[in-house]
Amino acid sequence: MRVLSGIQPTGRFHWGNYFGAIRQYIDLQHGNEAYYFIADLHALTTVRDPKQLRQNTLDAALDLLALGLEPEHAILFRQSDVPEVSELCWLLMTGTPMSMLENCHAYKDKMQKGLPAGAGLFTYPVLMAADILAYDSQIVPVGADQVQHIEVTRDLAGSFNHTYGETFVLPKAQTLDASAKVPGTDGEKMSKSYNNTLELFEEPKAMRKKIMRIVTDARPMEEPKEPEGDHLYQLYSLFANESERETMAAMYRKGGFGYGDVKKALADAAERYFAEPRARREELAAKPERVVEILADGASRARKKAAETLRRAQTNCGLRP
Ligand code: AQP
Repeated sequence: MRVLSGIQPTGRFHWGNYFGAIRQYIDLQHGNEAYYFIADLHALTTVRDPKQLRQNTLDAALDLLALGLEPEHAILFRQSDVPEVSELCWLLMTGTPMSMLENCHAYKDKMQKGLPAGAGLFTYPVLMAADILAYDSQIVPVGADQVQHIEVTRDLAGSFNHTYGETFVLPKAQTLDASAKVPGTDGEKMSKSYNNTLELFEEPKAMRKKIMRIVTDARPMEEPKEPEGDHLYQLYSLFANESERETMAAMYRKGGFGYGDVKKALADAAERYFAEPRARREELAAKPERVVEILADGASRARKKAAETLRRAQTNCGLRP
């Protein structure tokens, strides 16, 4: 299968990014043709500081490699290194109904929260469609928040194919049930723009502090509690094996414990879980030239595939013979 996904360098990656998406990238790099990109063009809609964007992009590559992405198995590249995608985006844009974009939640949510929303954010699902279609992607591993955008991609591809003949492969979203929507420290979806994230490579001390501040209800210690639907339990479950999960769930149902105990167990588990990638990241960070090399190699392989697709689309819509 051809697998593709992208991740925005809009800040340091958090547990939601990892458990919703990156973990799937790593699993799917084996036995598939996998393309993963750092979505720097998308990030421009929020990051307006050039130095920051460069740093975020390098951090994103380091994080992905440290977490287990292997350049021998997966093509890792920067979105902006494949200009064919931006041209494909325009071809798709000419057939995109405004109403379709008005319904997309990324834009609607930001508007509802009173956050600034420009044309880049409004049209972002079309650029995302071009990202996906450029590589004839069949599977797109994502968190639940992105499923609607894959539907938009399928609609745009279907409509182009209907007008101009078979051009694009229709992709499918792939989400993981248990971590399709990882909650943040306030119980809402973990998201950089909601300021409720737990970062993957945060200093252990700072991470512990943030975990201890996770919002919980004020029920007394002795009261039995239902674990399902509790965001602290949900976060703990990301790191726990089945028997640890069951023990924790039984503790919730029995009552007589404090949320502080759960938070401590969560902090210990998270620290253990990310210890190895953290060490690998430090090693990689000492060789930034290796990262540049990996991205350049990924870009040239990705461009080759995207150029073929763009050519096919240009021919079918009448721009080229
Ligand atoms: N809370 C989450 N649970 C599960 N998956 C998540 N993803 C993001 N948050 C969660 C998945 O991570 C991948 C990369 O997402 P992105 O680059 O689009 O980042 P994002 O969705 O923009 O992440 P944020 O933190 O929510 O950023 P802002 O605040 O800038 O919008 C995607 O597959 C996404 O589903």
